Amino acid sequence: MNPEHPEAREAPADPEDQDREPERGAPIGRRVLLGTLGLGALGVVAAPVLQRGMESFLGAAAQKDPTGLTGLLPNGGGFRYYSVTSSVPRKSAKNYRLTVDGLVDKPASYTLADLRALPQTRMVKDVQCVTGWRVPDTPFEGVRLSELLDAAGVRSTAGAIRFTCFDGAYTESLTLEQARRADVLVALRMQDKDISHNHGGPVRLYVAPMYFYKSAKWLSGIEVTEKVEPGYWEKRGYDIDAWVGRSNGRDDEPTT
Ligand SMILES: Nc1nc2c(c(=O)[nH]1)N[C@H]1C(S)=C(S)[C@@H](COP(=O)(O)O)O[C@H]1N2
Ligand SMILES: [Mo]
Repeated sequence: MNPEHPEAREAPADPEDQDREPERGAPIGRRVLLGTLGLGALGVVAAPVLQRGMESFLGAAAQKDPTGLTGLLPNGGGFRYYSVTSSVPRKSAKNYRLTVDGLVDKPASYTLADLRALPQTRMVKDVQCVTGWRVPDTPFEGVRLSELLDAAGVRSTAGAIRFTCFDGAYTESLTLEQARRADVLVALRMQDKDISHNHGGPVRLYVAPMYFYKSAKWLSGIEVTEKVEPGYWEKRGYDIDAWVGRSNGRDDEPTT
């Protein structure tokens, strides 16, 4: 651990404290031991189930496990499931809405069908979490955020975006310049499948060049603001400009 890294300076995790990524602060030895024991049991229970069932099982288990031990279990892709809330409502094509408002001339509300009807961009890059795990070559696909911003008519006083989520708690931010990059997507698909509930479906943000905390799950709002308002983790010490390899005191290989 890099002592310059904000996470490294934090006190050990209080199991009651939901305000941290699941694996942060727990003593390594204990986590690995319990994770391994859990894996043995899981192998017996979960071996016959399909990948989809496995994912929902792990997602459900992770949500009931404030210690984050389930984050260490393999899930067929190397991802860990994160949520800062203990439960998240499910949204489908019937009730999902994405609003674009704030400093725009034409506020909008998109259904999933609306988003699917717009031009889609697919890209394949590594995913890097600020806590260290990395997943290589992960396809994401969706609508460029710049396309939605252009459609909304961003006013000249605008300088940033505030993203909100239908978990009711998580937020993220980007400068307008960052938001207009071609590798920032309002993603509808991940790993060439519709984004699952646990991965933030039906719609999540995907910010390819930045640490994965920027990629807000369960995206419900894009608010154009004057200045950057730090997001959920940014208020708790993560860097606002979250370039992989050039922030948070880390030197990971860039993802773009
Ligand atoms: N709404 C919401 N989005 C979120 C988070 C979260 O807790 N809630 N965690 C972030 C972090 S720290 C990471 S590493 C990724 C994890 O994505 P995954 O659960 O699909 O692996 O989601 C990011 N987006
Ligand atoms: Mo993360």
